[in-house]
Amino acid sequence: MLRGLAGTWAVVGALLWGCGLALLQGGMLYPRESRSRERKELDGLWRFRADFSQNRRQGFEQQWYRTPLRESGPSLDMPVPSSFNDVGQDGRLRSFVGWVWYEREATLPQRWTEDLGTRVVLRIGSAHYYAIVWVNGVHVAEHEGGHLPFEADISRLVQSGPLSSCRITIAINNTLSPNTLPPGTILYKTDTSKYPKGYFVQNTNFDFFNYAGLHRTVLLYTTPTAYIDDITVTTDVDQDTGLVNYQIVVQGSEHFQLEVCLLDEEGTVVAKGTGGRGQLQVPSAHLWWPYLMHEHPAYLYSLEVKLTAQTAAGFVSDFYTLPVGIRTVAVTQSQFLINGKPFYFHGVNKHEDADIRGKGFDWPLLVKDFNLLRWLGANAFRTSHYPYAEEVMQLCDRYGIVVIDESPGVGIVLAQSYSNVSLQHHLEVMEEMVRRDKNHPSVVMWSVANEPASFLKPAGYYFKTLIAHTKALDPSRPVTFVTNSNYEADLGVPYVDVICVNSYYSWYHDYGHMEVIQLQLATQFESWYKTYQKPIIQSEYGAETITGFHEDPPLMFSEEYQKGLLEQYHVVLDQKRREYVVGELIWNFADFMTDQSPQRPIGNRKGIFTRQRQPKSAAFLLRERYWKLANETKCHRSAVKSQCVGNSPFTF
Ligand code: BDP
Repeated sequence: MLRGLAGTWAVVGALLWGCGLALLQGGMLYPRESRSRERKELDGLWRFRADFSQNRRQGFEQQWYRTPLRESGPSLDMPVPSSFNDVGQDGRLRSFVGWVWYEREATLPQRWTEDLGTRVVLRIGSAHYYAIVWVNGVHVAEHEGGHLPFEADISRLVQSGPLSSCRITIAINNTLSPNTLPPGTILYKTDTSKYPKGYFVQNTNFDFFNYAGLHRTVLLYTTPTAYIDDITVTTDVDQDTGLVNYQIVVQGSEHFQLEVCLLDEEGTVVAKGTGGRGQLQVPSAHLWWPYLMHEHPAYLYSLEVKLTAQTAAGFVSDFYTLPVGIRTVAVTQSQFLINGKPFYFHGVNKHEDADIRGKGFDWPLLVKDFNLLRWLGANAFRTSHYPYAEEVMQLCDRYGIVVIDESPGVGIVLAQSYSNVSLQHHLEVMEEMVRRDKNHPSVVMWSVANEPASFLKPAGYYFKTLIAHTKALDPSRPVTFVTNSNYEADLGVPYVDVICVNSYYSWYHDYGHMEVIQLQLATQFESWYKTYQKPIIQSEYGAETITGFHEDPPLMFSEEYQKGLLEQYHVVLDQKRREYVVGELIWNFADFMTDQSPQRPIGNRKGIFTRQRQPKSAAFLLRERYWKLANETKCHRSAVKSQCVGNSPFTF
């Protein structure tokens, strides 16, 4: 695909969105305050109970949602957001599989309960894995999948009588099946000479702990009853004019007017439009550039949308402001282009993972991680292996960190996980993910899966359908999945735009023998490229390292071995990045928790930072490399020198 195609994608994208290709009802705009919208976070302590009954269904049998949780039995204090697993002292909770119950009262401002022109929405940022929600004992929502938000309009419930508070109950089940994403299996151990009656374990084929609970903010927000439900923006560039295509969906009224206004970072209006769809033209546009690629990276405009609508109660207005970055993305046979210039991904794979809170969202941790990324000179990461919190994506937009946005399609290795049921769910997850993240300039590619058994027969149809669907949902971005299959056997790679390959030479194969890495890695790249002539990203490589272990000559698990292994990879990456390799993402940014196993000494230790975010020796090695790469990129790869950075700010 050539440069021009980015423009074509953008135009076709706008058209397809207009055709309503997506099957999902409603938008999922991030809840922002505005003149017409309020928000009330419900983070803090919730009441909590795990259902330890044999069939895990006591909560439903006794209808725990009907009355306050304290009335149906003992409960614990549970922080939100947080995983429930690591905050307690009860080992049974850490590995609990089944239903857990969360509950809290929310105090409602009087206007919310009395003004019938106000719409009150309950939004759950992430409930892993399956969730059922009641408000004052009334069922309001159900959702499958632990990494994407869902909502319920609870206006009628809270406006139906004299109320000053409401009781929110959320039951969450972390059981994974071959058809969930990620998949898992429950194994009943029936040998009563070894296991007690009814004993079971949950098995997964992915390498991170299946933390569960309310992982992200739960909040209430308001809109008027006629409201801006969704906004879709795609951008293009013509000479030096930025083109911003927008499409707006309104709910709650058939008779309305829309005004849009694009403001630059100084707050000056640079373009205006009216109506539900259109194109704004921005002469001499500031483009959204990745970190270290430009002296003013991550330029964000603000798209202010104003709705004026007629409702039964009269005219109402709704206001929503969306950050917009103007940039193009395109893929050629050997390059990944951002704004028409070759982009080399030098970055990391991450996890949402930390001590005590597990996968619970945490601002200090997030800001620390972004500070470390920028210290490292990383310009990109992959959301391995599920969509991250929306606030993470917002910071990527703000700092210019490029994202490969990955679905929770990790561990698809069983034949059953290729069934139609699985595929249907996977298609829906892609819809939810694209709906949530489509407007982030930092997101430059979708990854539909990680390391599936893509050599199995049904994988061809599965990935063909999944990738085609994702492209139909969003024709403005390339699509990939991450493979570790053999290049001759992989049935999914024919459908990707960029080949993402994971390999662990001299770690899982030929362990201890770093001398074979260069040959094996060169063979890997050549084989893939000769077969497909598509750009390649080394999407994972790394070595397990216990911080403070030192061995020279290097031995496995020592800091010296991790550095040595990385250096061997870098020799080949330096050759191939001059040809068709367009990126390298280390596995992993930080150590993270996994299931217990003899190979995992309290988690996976392939981080270049510890779980507490302290650097291992390899972090300094990568830092030197990434800054060097950044300097090369800005000097040699820029087509338009005037838009490129000088040497000084980023010289290492
Ligand atoms: C890769 C997986 C990743 C693992 C890593 C490892 O994609 O999730 O954590 O291997 O083994 O195969 O460290």
